[in-house]
Amino acid sequence: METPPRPELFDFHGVSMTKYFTDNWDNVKNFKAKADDIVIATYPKSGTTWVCYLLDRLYFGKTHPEKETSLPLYIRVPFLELCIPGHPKGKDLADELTITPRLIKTHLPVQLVPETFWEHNCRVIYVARNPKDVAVSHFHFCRMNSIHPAPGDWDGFLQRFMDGNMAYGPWHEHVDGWWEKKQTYPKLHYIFYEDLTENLGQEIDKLCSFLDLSPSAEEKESIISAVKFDRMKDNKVTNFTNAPLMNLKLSPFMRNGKVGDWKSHFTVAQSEQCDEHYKQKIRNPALQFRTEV
Ligand code: PPS
Repeated sequence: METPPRPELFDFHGVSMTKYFTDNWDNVKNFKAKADDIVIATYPKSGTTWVCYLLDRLYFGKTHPEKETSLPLYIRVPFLELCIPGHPKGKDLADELTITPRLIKTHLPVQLVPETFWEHNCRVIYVARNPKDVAVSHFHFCRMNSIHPAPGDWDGFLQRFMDGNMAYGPWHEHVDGWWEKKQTYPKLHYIFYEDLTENLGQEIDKLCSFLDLSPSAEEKESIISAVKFDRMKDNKVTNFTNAPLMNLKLSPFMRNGKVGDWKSHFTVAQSEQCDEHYKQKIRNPALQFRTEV
């Protein structure tokens, strides 16, 4: 399969996007949700795969164990707006799901999410991660994944990240927009990557309470073990082995999985500039990010 060219960024309804996330827009916009669909929404590189797998284990760990060895997570939890030539479209994969609930991943900013999910009052889980680790993770992801523009060098990439010259626009607008939505939409559960790292068991309890699930202590332990970074890195269901357009030799998808890896990339000046930038940009003071745990 030929690798499609690196895409250009362009303005899409006020958000910087690329064609691989917008080419199927009419169909995405007209997607038909079901009331029990669960949406996992994130800015890229914020812990999407982690939470998708956690949900997959919570819902289907007992009933579909055979799938564990076969179907990759990116098929089981379709990426709604993804549209790459020669590959199944995320929207079609979502339509084809026969499981209940359907787990659906998106990176869309809140204002672009198809209305159907709100109309059906679907549960939504938003995962947010501190901007410094997101920037580093995204930098390495763009090196190895040609559905994003080429990252260039780290300094230039960080500047573009802070300027919001990335697919899905500025990080701060994304996390802010979803935070604001949470204030009026009770079926939105907002999670922080740093909290997952610090106390996964407690975060699973909160998630289960939001989802009205009550796994046994044994199930919970088995899920905690299955979603550990090292286990997911070794698991071909979750590590994106054979995923289209990713060159895992350049950088693995399951790369580092830590809070604070930004320290190995940022200079002191970059760190201070970044802190100051987001102090100014984040609208809601209640929305706070930890860059270490
Ligand atoms: S994507 O491509 O936007 O869907 O990427 P996403 O899954 O949101 O984020 C990838 C980063 O999440 C890390 N990750 C984990 N961290 C801790 N524990 C577990 N189990 C886990 N699974 C994925 C992954 O390593 C990426 O972060 P970095 O910092 O690059 O390692």
